[in-house]
Amino acid sequence: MKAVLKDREAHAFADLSRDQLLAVHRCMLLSRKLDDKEIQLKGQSQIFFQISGAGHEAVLVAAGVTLKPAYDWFFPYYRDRALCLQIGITPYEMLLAAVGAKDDPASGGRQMPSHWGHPKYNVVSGSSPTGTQVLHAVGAAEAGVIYSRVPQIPDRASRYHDDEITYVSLGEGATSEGEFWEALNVACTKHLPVLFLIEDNGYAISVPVEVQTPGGDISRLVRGFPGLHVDSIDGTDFFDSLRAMREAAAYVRARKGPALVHARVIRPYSHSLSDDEKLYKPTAEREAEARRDPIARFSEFLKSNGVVTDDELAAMAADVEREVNEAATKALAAAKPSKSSAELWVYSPDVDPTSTAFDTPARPEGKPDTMVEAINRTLKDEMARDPRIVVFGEDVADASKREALPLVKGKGGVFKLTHGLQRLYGDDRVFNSPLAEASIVGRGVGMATRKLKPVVEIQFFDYIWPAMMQIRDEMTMMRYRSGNTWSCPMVIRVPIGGYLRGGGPYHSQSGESIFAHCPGVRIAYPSTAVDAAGLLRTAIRCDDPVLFLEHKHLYRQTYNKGEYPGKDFTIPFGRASLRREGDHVLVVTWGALVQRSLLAAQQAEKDHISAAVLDLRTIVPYDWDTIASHVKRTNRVVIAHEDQVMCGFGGEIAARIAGELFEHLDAPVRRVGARNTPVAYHPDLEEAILPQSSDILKAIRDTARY
Ligand SMILES: Cc1ncc(C[n+]2csc(CCOP(=O)(O)OP(=O)(O)O)c2C)c(N)n1
Repeated sequence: MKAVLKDREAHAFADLSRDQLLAVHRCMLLSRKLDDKEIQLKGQSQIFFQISGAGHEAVLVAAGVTLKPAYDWFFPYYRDRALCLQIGITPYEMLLAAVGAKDDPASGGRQMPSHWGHPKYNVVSGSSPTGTQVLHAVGAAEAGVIYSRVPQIPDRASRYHDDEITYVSLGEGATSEGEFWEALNVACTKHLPVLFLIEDNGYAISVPVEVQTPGGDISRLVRGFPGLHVDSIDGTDFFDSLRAMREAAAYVRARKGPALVHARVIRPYSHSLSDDEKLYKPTAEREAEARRDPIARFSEFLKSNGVVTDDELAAMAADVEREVNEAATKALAAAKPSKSSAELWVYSPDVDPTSTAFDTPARPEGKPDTMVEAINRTLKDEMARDPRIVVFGEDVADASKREALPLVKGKGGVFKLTHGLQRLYGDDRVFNSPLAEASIVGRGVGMATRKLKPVVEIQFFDYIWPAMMQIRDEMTMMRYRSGNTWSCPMVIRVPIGGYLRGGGPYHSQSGESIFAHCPGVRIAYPSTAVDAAGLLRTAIRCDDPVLFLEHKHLYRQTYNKGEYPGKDFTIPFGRASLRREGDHVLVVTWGALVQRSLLAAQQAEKDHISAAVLDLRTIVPYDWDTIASHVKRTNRVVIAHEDQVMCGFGGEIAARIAGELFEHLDAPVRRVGARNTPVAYHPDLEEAILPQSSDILKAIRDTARY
């Protein structure tokens, strides 16, 4: 062991025992052999996808031995096989994912292999978009901080550790995603305990790092972030990696701020099995990479320092091979998910927001108030009831500067929906976010995976689009893709819609049908103050992500005011409200078109046409049974919504009526909605574009007279 001591002097952190050194080597080897096995199985069509962690093993084992499973939080990249092995995920479990087995702990056969997830070790389910996970990690780190600061949360002691770390990794290519910069922004602004590992293998599929990053060196770019510990290392050198990970982890555990380790690694196996790197990487470059292979380097170190002999290494390799083969045989024989389970886990199996449990009586309190008041009071009451609720978004706080708070009335949202919440519940639970919508939703996802209840605001529906990736690929899919082991129930409140006389193309948008196309999210769209209170409470108390659409034009109308229905008033989702009785024509509608439909129905009465008006109240789920029962009665139906007719949600309802109720129809289903243009600024243009009462009246008349 003398030689080991000699090299230990060269490696300041080589304080590992022989057994530990061998364990490091074994873990790297196991990772590589698992990749090799999967590649073989893919060649035999026994698995359906493979992406390897080859070349990244040294820095990942170093991360694994530094971090604490089931204590720290993990958001690993798809290259992180060696880290996941090191923290406890077994080869068998990994191969269960590869074969898509029913009992694969990462996803139950729903997500590709190497998209890690394991509740036992705090490894949160990973998706495929490069970069989204970075915001989840920030949210998860924030959750730990919130648990530490909000003593009212009853079970908080079991939910965080004072010195916990949230680990997140990504490739150098993924650092080009805006979400990476949004995440760094928040992590540094809030001094969050996040450890970013950038695994820089020089290529994002075929795109070299110098095309990706100015100067080809991401750590150089991020050194200016205040409070960020930055280290740049050779990630194929285990000892350099261990030193860097230990220093970074110590910095984060000591709550000095976030840390970023930039590790240069290699990628010897092409991007994935669908890629052939020989197409863009010259032979000399590939040979130079091979000389830096972390496993070869480490075994060379072990041998040259007399830690192991060639025979011992060969025996270890054989043992690893045996372990991998046994795990593969077992995984190949494992039960596959049944076809009948395909629809499981889109929504929570535990809480059904359509159930009668959410059908509670209103206990009206005081004089009628606007929808703004109703929502504000509901938020206040729910936050008092559940200390896990956190509210954040752009301008939602009363005043971010604490010293200003006693001196001012407070902002509380551009529409005042969150006014007074910060004053009541403090700035750990109510705070402004940077102007970055993906960050708002992505952080919410991370917090919700740790069982906080984010109720976030996107300031205008027109600006929800930067968050679309987080909504569509993360928030709505987390439960499904993880086989119900992870979920992110949260509420996104969004002011929506037009009729503002001057709102223009970017303050008037509708588009609920776009989100209705995303399985996993519920969509509420109230038209009255009382419904807003009841539906928002259901949204908050249910176990699914909810998009809560608040029509700006309805916020302060008099016709939809109502008495606050009390602290426990909930309305089940999927239950429409008949706003007006009628026998000849049914108008199915929601949002701002409810009032316009009522006015149209009143006018139609003059022509002796009796039109019923049904307010859906929720779009997902929508109340098909009630629609059907009225269509069977009136045999004539108009669907009226503010969104464009083209691909509007009315198209879905019309198709279903045509498909399932054809025999009951005495007239074609008519749709009323906006023209297929953006909403223009001049009020005359706006009026021409958005559907008016007169349009609905015409549709009612045409349908009645058909
Ligand atoms: C948002 C998004 N865009 C594109 C892709 C397709 N894609 C998958 S991996 C990848 C390259 C990622 O490169 P890098 O982050 O450097 O990681 P590496 O694969 O090199 O480890 C691309 C473009 C994706 N998964 N997600």
